[in-house]
Amino acid sequence: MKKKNISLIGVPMDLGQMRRGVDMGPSAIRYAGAIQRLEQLGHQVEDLGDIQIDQAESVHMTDTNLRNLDAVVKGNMELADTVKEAKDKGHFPLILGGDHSIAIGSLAGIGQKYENLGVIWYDAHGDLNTGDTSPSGNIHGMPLAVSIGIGHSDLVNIHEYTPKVKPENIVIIGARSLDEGERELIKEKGIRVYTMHEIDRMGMTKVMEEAIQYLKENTDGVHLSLDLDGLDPSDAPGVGTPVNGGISYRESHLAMEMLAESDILTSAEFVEVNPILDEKNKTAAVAVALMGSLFGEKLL
Ligand code: 6HN
Ligand code: MN
Ligand code: MN
Ligand code: MN
Repeated sequence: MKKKNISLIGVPMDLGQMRRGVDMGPSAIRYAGAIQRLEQLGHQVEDLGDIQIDQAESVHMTDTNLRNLDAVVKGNMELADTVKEAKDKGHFPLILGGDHSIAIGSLAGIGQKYENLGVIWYDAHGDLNTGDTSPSGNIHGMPLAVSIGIGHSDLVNIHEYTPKVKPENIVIIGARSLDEGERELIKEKGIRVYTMHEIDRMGMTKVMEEAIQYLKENTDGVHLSLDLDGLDPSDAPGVGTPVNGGISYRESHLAMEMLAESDILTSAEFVEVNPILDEKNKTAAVAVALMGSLFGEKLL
């Protein structure tokens, strides 16, 4: 794969959900050796540090069923600016979460650089809720809906354009926990989803071949949004919303290697690593190992 100029951006966001500790995700991933791993592969890494996020104690629920709305909007606006600046320099933004609400800012920053941005949403969940459909009021369950232009206007209009992504340019991989409103939205918008059923049935090789070919033909850039809970909790226990029956460590490596071979990615994020819920930083180490494969590591 081509050597890249990577801009690393940490986002210690824990306001999109209720479990404490996910704000330490960026530190845990850096500590697990992310930068060294990427540099060893010959890439240039510029660490931009962390986006500033308000403390969880100082924010609260509004009457919109969107917990910590204003603080989530604020953090994501800053993230969008930083991501956009990295893209303007021609760099590859690599964003470390933080809960998945940060995809709102990532995609707001990236989306304006592409006519037809593609997104791979690697996740146990669809993250397609709105304040109206969400069972939890947690914004980390809403970023994909927001990015296709559905949801609270303060979230949808970050950087003053919408949608950030067209629904037909999205591929969800690993889904196994979808709420009713999310299922309806998937059908209504015709979003491509490879649930665990398809992964079992077709195998990860075929799933990734199809996904990569589809995105290659229909998009002009691809963002990978990898929620560690897409993996099975036995491989990635340090996440706030684990769901059994997930993608294995090996299947995930294969998926990353196939993405590296295709060289279609133009940005990526790794989210939902929560070191407090983890077993000796195992999940952060998995994230770094997957990054290795994603950025071109080979066994021979
Ligand atoms: N994530 N669908 C559930 C909700 O509360 O909306 C879970 C969302 C999980 C979000 O893991 O990024
Ligand atoms: Mn915090
Ligand atoms: Mn998610
Ligand atoms: Mn998830």
